Amino acid sequence: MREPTMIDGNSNASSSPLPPPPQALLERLKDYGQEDVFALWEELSADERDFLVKDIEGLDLPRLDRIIRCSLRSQALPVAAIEPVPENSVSTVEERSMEDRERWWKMGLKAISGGKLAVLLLSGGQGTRLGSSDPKGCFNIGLPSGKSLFQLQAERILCVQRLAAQAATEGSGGSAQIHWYIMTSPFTDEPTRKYFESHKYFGLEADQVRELVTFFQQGTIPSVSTDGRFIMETPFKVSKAPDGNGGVYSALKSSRLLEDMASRGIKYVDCYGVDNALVRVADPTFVGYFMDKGVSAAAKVVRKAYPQEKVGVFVRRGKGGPLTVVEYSELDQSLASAVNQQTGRLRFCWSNVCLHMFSLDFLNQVANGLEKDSTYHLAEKKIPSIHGFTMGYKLEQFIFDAFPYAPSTALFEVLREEEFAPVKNANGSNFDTPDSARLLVLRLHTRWVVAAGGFLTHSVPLYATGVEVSPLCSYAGENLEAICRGRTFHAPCEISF
Ligand code: UD2
Repeated sequence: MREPTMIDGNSNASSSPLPPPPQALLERLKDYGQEDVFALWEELSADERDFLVKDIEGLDLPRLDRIIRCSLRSQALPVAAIEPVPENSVSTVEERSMEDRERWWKMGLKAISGGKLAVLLLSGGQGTRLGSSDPKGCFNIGLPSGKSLFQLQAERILCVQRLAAQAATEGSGGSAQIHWYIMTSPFTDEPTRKYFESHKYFGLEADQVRELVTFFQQGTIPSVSTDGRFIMETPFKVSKAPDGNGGVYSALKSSRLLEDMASRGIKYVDCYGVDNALVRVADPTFVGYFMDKGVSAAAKVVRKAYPQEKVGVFVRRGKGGPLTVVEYSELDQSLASAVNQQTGRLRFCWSNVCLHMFSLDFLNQVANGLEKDSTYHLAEKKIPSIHGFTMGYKLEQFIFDAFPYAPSTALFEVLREEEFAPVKNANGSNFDTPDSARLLVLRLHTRWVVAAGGFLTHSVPLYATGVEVSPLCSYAGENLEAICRGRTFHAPCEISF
């Protein structure tokens, strides 16, 4: 819907008096205490009035009223109801044998070669903290290759497809195609599609692309004042924001992509956040672990680095209750800092890093159970409005809100230096910046090169450059001997085929 341009001066340019707001719509708005959206009606031009009426008619007022009421009165989980995750629901790195890893890796590659895995990218967030107006996936963290997060992720998918196809030719054979579903929001959709088109989908053959990549949009929801009234962004437009990465479930349902996945024979969905430079997209080991455990939902976790780290933590809701995540913005500080006297570690130490795996059956269960859940998280923000910046709430659902509905959940510890390099804040901030992420990538790849018998003429000092390994060459440090053994590498360089 194109916004009308505000007409300067007396925006009501017509001579004859303009009609009042549609009475029935006004009455419905009054039923929900939202009649203020028409407060500036007299000052609007005919086009602006049309735009405003269409904007309001596009809102599901009963559903929004239910969500706003539920969310404004909902309380955080009481501290007493929050228990640490039982240790037996976490597969830790130290207890994992080489045989386990090998077995899971092979199981995962077999499932992938059978076309059973899809990848679901959460990419609707706005990169405000990063200081960029582009979608975060377009961001270049300054690696020698200059590759963006989207390109690194696309090439990791290509690498896994190649590994799965190789494994398959030694076994039963298969297509080893991984379908990539990319969720955008109205803020990121057009620039994301354009970016993929202008980069020819990063090596995914054009004729396959219609087969391999599906973009879809998440929903938006009005931002509200602290007493629950719609905030007006302009005199004729309600302020709206993406409905959180938990909006993925309703977006998959409304875009009928769960049926699309079923029609492709997909059984497992690897779901991740775009802003992690080390994300192991379509990780065969994680797929194999998920299958081996026979669970409906799983998450990779890392040990929390310090109490105030901006990550959610996995907790159990009461004794014997389901696993869920308490987001960093909602975690009581006393719990964040609580220490387990036996282990000397943080009581709540298993951090959510937005790396999830779901069975398609479970995604269908969540998508069909959505009506029940009207409680959204409230993010208190300064929101641009017709009254200038006003304190209000953005309403969001979180992807991990679904975990309590999972019949079974498993947590899979990974090492943060191998799989978690968040890109959240602009360079110069204290943590989770493009510089810190680049350093993590280059340090990991340096270890890979040395382990494969290579030599380097530098160490990786802070904020400098280094030796990068292309994802097309190696997924997790494997198959580098032939390229690296006995060779010396000089920074900056990218090791590729
Ligand atoms: C996320 C996790 C947090 C921790 C942290 C680690 C959630 C809700 N929180 O916090 O627990 O794992 O990352 O880095 O997952 N997104 C959408 N649509 C939206 C909002 C976000 O697709 O409406 C995507 C966004 O593009 C990104 C991911 O979700 O890929 C997480 O983004 P975020 O900035 O909302 O979450 P953050 O970093 O505060």
